[in-house]
Amino acid sequence: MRPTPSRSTKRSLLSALQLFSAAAAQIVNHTAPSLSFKVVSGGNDNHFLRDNLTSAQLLLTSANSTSAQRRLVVALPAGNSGALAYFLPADTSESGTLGVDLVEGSLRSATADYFNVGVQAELAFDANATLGVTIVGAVRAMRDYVEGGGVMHDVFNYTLAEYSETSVRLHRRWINTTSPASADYNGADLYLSVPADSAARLSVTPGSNGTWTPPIVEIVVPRGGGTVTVKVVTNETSFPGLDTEDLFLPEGTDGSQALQTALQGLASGNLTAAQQVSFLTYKDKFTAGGWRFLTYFGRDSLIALRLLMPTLTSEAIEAALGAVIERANSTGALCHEETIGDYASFVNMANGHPELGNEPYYDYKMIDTDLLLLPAMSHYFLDLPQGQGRAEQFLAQPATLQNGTYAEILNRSVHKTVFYNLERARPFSQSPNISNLIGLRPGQSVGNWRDSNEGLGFGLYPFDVNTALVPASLRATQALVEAGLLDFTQPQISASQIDAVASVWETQAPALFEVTVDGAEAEARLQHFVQAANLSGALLEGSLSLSAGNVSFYALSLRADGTPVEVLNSDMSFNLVYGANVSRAFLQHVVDALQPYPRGLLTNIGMVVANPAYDSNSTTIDVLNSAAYHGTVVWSFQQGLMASALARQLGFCSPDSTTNVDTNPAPSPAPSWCSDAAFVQSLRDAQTRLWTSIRGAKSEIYSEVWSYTFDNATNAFSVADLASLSPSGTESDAIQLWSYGFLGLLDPSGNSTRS
Ligand SMILES: *[C@@H]1O[C@H](CO)[C@@H](O)[C@H](O)[C@H]1NC(C)=O
Ligand SMILES: *[C@@H]1O[C@H](CO)[C@@H](O)[C@H](O)[C@H]1NC(C)=O
Ligand SMILES: *[C@@H]1O[C@H](CO)[C@@H](O)[C@H](O)[C@H]1NC(C)=O
Ligand SMILES: *[C@@H]1O[C@H](CO)[C@@H](O)[C@H](O)[C@H]1NC(C)=O
Ligand SMILES: *[C@@H]1O[C@H](CO)[C@@H](O)[C@H](O)[C@H]1NC(C)=O
Ligand SMILES: *[C@@H]1O[C@H](CO)[C@@H](O)[C@H](O)[C@H]1NC(C)=O
Ligand SMILES: *[C@@H]1O[C@H](CO)[C@@H](O)[C@H](O)[C@H]1NC(C)=O
Ligand SMILES: *[C@@H]1O[C@H](CO)[C@@H](O)[C@H](O)[C@H]1NC(C)=O
Ligand SMILES: *[C@@H]1O[C@H](CO)[C@@H](O)[C@H](O)[C@H]1NC(C)=O
Ligand SMILES: *[C@@H]1O[C@H](CO)[C@@H](O)[C@H](O)[C@H]1NC(C)=O
Ligand SMILES: *[C@@H]1O[C@H](CO)[C@@H](O)[C@H](O)[C@H]1NC(C)=O
Ligand SMILES: CC(=O)N[C@H]1CO[C@H](CO)[C@@H](O)[C@@H]1O
Repeated sequence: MRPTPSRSTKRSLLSALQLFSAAAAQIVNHTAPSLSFKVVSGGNDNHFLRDNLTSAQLLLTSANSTSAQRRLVVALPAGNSGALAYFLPADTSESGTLGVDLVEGSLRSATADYFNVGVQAELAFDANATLGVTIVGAVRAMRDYVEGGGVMHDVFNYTLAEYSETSVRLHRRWINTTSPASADYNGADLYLSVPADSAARLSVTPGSNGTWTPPIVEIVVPRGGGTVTVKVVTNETSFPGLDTEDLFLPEGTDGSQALQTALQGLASGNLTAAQQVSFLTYKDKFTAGGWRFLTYFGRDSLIALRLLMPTLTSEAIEAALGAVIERANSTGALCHEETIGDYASFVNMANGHPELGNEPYYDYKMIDTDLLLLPAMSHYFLDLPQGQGRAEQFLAQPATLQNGTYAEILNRSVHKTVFYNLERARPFSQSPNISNLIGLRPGQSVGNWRDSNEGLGFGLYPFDVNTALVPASLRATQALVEAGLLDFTQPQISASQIDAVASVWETQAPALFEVTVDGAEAEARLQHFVQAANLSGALLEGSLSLSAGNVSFYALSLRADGTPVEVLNSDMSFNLVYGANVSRAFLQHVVDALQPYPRGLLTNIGMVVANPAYDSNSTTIDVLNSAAYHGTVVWSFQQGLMASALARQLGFCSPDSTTNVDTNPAPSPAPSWCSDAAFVQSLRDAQTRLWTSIRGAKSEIYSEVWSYTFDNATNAFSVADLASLSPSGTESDAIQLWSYGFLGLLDPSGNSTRS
């Protein structure tokens, strides 16, 4: 039965009518979706849709999952909102099973009462089911539950708004609605309803304790099953996406043969991967990945941009750069993550600022994001054809999220960044010791892409920030100043000053991270590691093992006391992609790291990002194991960066217009190691091994992260999804913006990794 509307509901209906003319303008006709595709990954079927009304990802546990429960996730980038629901078999005995499948072709955009928009789909149930834990509203609240060991906050509770035998509406009223009367349409809803041709029925028993206790919702289907329509809508309007032809340069754009090859299928959207990037990109920001990160992330935007940039239009590149500049804070730091919608209310309240309501919360805690913008701008405006002559117009653009033009905001940031780097870098340039390196911000356990104290092996000074990104940002600033695109009159900073400081960082910082383990000790640690990690000694022998003898590599980070975290890792790619003057000794470490795991980083299913085999502290083996988010696992963007890294450095010796998609002007004179043919060949061999490793998990390369299982009989690794191994349930996104960096790269062997 449907309860009679309460007084407040009537009042809100009235105001809804009054608002009709304003709201109607937001509602457009259904049209053919501009994007519609499916990705199966990590035990889930992910369906994506974008049209004039909405943008949505709908995830459902794959049919062949062995889990008894079925999970539904709907994520709408508009407002970063949606719903999470678990369906449990009504038969709770051991033998109880449940199948829930999306009816082919039923996913479409949807409107609902109160002018809300979103998506709907029909789900076929093969058994009676009960609705389990359900969260309606903020995707961040959904993530807290999934990744936070079941954390829920009652401030996000939904209410049972209406119900009958054939429909139920679970309403999430935003913490901060514009007025009490608008509470019913400022929010999100999950509707379950029974289509006319379905014999399914809903049995709903309201909770006994106000909004606290969830209602019992049973889905009752006859033998043979029945379908139920699920609809998730929100009051947030969709925002305009970048279609593939807005995003990518057209085929036939002037450029190298490599660029011509790379552009095939992108602008037309014929390549599914091109549509996937399009789903993640919008006219006012790039989002990081779906379903967990369908919102702005500075680091993800800028690293993805660096790899994809040669294939992108000016409009797309400037959208991504603009989004970063728009979110700079008033002292010039750059935003890591934006929190919008209902979760912003929650964060503002937690920070003691409830008066801010749902104003976006921008987070500035990372130390790498600040350093990535200028290298991206320098590459665009100075190296790439798309950026030629664009700087003036771009910089004159007025920001929409804050006062000032991009130039004004940027000069603020650049000054700050330069001051930051000069102030913090100057002591190091005078006295290059560890305490003068750049550490995580006080009180923060995170600061770079490895995201957590575990990820950095509990270190304070990350390798990438200190050896690659600080000098890269200084060099980019220097280049932009020399080109007259940035003007430092206040305060006066000259290009030669910046050059002097950058040189010290380039020549001195890497050595502080160097770890050397003598040959016998390294062998002993490797033998211990293969036991501890349940691998096989065979991986250390024969064709699976290239080198022996003393082992040298760069630490993942340094601890506060200056001791290195002795974990072999993939972050050298940052130096090769972003750096100037990379030394031969440094490149030798890259060659050494690109050998088979566990001596190096390469497995037959990709390059792991961390390898604790050589660590004298064997506790690290557990901290960074194959179930850890930043452990012995494969992050696809790191493979892309490493591939780009080798292409760029080898291109400095002999530009290869058939495989180098990116334009990277060679230093003059060319690096001295270029004349050592044997050394160059060793780099080429490392490049070949890397791509062979990448091709081993070709079908995964656009996803975020994956782990492995190891077969002792064949000594081979197979792809394993992280969620099934991770104790905290950390799962991988099926589509991840920076993993599409592969679209800006070509495998030099001529094999294609594209799909
Ligand atoms: C919506 O589409 C219908 C037919 O599909 C058409 O009659 C109607 O005029 C359209 N409305 C708008 C606002 O475009
Ligand atoms: C809706 O999308 C189509 C492309 O699918 C586009 O041609 C059309 O102009 C859009 N309509 C509106 C009202 O935005
Ligand atoms: C389900 O099927 C997919 C693709 O066919 C496969 O990769 C996966 O291992 C299967 N999962 C289970 C649990 O059987
Ligand atoms: C949705 O509701 C919230 C809270 O009242 C409001 O801030 C936001 O502007 C609304 N969105 C739209 C598109 O009206
Ligand atoms: C009933 O709800 C209140 C909050 O409204 C909560 O504190 C209490 O624990 C709930 N009681 C039960 C039995 O769930
Ligand atoms: C679901 O339960 C109803 C009665 O409670 C029963 O008649 C029906 O057969 C059950 N459906 C299935 C698929 O077992
Ligand atoms: C895209 O694919 C279609 C169908 O395969 C083909 O007809 C069309 O020429 C392709 N377009 C481009 C630009 O490659
Ligand atoms: C947002 O909601 C919280 C909790 O109800 C309240 O304390 C705060 O005043 C509201 N903020 C605004 C701007 O309305
Ligand atoms: C901007 O962010 C930086 C880095 O977190 C911080 O030090 C600074 O105080 C912030 N500025 C403002 C005005 O909040
Ligand atoms: C923008 O400028 C106006 C007028 O000077 C001022 O009132 C407002 O607070 C400024 N907004 C921000 C975000 O600084
Ligand atoms: C070894 O590492 C763990 C964490 O990874 C740390 O807690 C422990 O103190 C370290 N032991 C030594 C002897 O450094
Ligand atoms: C209806 C609903 O969402 N109830 C939840 C309210 O919050 C508490 C505490 O997080 C949960 O236990 C309830 O399930």
